[in-house]
Amino acid sequence: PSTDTVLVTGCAGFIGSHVVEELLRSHNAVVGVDNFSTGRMENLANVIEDSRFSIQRTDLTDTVAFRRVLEQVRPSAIIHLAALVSVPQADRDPDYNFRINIEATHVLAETAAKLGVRRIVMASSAAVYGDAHQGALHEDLMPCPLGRYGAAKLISEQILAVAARVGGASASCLRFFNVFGPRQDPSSPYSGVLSKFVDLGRQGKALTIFGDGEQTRDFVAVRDVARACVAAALESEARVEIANVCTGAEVSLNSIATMIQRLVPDLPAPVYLPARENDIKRSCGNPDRARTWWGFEAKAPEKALQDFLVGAL
Ligand code: UD2
Repeated sequence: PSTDTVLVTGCAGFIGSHVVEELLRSHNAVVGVDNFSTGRMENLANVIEDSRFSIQRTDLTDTVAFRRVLEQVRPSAIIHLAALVSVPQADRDPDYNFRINIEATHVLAETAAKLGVRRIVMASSAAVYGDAHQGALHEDLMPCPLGRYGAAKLISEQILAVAARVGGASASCLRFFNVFGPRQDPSSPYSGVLSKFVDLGRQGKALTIFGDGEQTRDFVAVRDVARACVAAALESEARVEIANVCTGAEVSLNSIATMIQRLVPDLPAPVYLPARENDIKRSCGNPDRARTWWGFEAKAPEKALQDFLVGAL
């Protein structure tokens, strides 16, 4: 590649916009790609005036157009975040899930190999583990996704790993746990729980908790996720990697509700509704691998959650 440009797919999304900011903090030229179906220009307000950043409005399911963008930009590294991000929607529309969450990865891997791209970082998900394991999830466990979303992420990991093995770009597949932070859209019924809680808290409405609220998640701040993506993209070692992006700690929904209740004392008590079907009771990742490889350490969740909630409410 002739440039030191990093290309970010899904640049206008919740995580993508933070990744662009983080890349520009480390002085890289960035080309963002987005179809603006769920991404929003407002998310890029902090970077839009930066001359090192430009945007290509392209849909990754238009494989001809997507290939052309890659050929024009000839990036040294790609951070691939564009995806159908709704787990239930992936099961409702398997064809679209296939095109965006699998086929686009294939096009990206093959084109990157032809262009000599050095490195690809892909957003994978804790969803690849499914619900079959006890205790902290580590990368050597047998993946067992429960639906098409997790399956597509697992297949994409394999597509990139094989491409790397046969001479393509080296690849990092980052398994994100429950990401939270500024710009997460609260508007869909399956939006991240933190974005919904903040939205309700700001309106003075009772939080809705599905089940008994004792379910736990490994909540990782979006700024930390962005740092992990950039560290993986810029590292020089050419290995194929799969690594969790998580804190290693579990936080229950009830304890988050308590934090919010303290910050908004007039808020009515939470309303408990029936648990979601197939809801995972406990989810917690083992963070050791990302720490060993990139020195990546996410902020402890209590502190990160408290900081976020104080700013957002
Ligand atoms: C997360 C990811 C998903 C996938 C999955 C893999 C998000 C937004 N989703 O799903 O993409 O990777 O992990 O396991 O990060 N809840 C409430 N009240 C609400 C909303 C949610 O109680 O108003 C509960 C929900 O039932 C669940 C927990 O909060 O127990 C977290 O829900 P979520 O939708 O934020 O994320 P999750 O873990 O289901």
